[in-house]
Amino acid sequence: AGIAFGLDAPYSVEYHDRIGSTNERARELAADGATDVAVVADEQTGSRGRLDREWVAPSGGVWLSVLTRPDVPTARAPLFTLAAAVATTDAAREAGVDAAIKWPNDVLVGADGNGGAADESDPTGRGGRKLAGILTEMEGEADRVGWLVVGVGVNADIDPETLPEGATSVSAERDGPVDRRRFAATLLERYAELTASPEALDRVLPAWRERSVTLGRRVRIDTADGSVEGTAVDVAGPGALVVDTDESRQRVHAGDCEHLRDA
Ligand code: BT5
Repeated sequence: AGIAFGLDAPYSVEYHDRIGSTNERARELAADGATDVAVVADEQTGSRGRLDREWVAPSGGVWLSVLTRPDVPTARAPLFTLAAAVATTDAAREAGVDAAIKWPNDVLVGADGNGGAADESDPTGRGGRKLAGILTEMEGEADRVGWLVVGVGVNADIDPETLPEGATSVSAERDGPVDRRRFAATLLERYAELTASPEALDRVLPAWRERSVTLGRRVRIDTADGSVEGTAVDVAGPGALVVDTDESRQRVHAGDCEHLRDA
C-alpha cells in the first residue's frame, strides 16, 4: 500500500494500511540494524499503551513510530518523549485543535479548567479529553542510547464513540475531516527539528513547559512505589515532574498523572 508522503524530515516512511503495532514493527527494524525510519499505519490490530495497556487504534488514526539512533546519553532519552508531545500538540494546533500536554505524554483537549471537568463534555472528570498518547521504547548501554522508538497515537479522523471513554479525536474537535498526511508530516517534521542536535534538545523543555497544562496544578501521580500528591511546579532534568507536597519537593520520573481540583 502506498501513501505519498511529502516529508521534509530525515526519515524514510514505511506505510501500512493495517499492522499489529507500529512500535513492534519499528523494533523489528531496529533489530535488523535500521535507523531513521517512520512506520506509519492507518489501523493497528495489536497496539499498546504504557505498562502493556491496550491502545485502541481503528482505521482513521495517525498511528506512527519513529526509529532513530540518537547519539545522546541515556539520561536524555526522556526528552524525545517530551519532544513528541510538543510535536503532536503543534500538529493538532495547526489542524485547528487547541491541544495541550499533560505530564508526561498525554495530549489533551479541554484541559484548562481547575482540575476536574473543564467543560460538560469531559466524561472522565479529569480535566480533559485524550487526543493522543505516546509510548517510547529504547535499548542502549548505560550511558548511550542504542535505538529509540517513539510511538505516537493520534485519534485523527475517528468517531470518538468507537474509542474508550474520555477519548476525543481531531475530526470531532474541529467538526470536520482531517488531512492525516499533513498531520503526520507536520508531526514528524517538528519532531525531527526538536531532536536534530544537542542544542535543539536543549529547547525541548521550554517548549514543553509552554504547552503544558500540568504545571501549576494540583496533581496526584501514581508511581511504582506509591502515590505523590501536591502541586506540579516544573519539569526538570530531563523529564521528571517536580512536585511540591506538604512536606517536601520531589522529583517524579514516571507514573500516571491525574489533575486534581484545588483544595
Ligand atoms: C499511551 O498509553 O497513551 C500511549 C499510547 C501509544 C500508542 C501508539 S500508536 C503507535 C504506537 N504503536 C503502538 O503499539 N503504540 C504506539 P497510556 O498512557 O498507558 O494510555 C493507555 C490508556 O488510554 C488505555 O488504558 C485506555 O484507557 C486509553 N486509551 C486506549 N486507546 C485510546 C485511544 N485511542 N485514545 C484515547 N485513549 C485511549
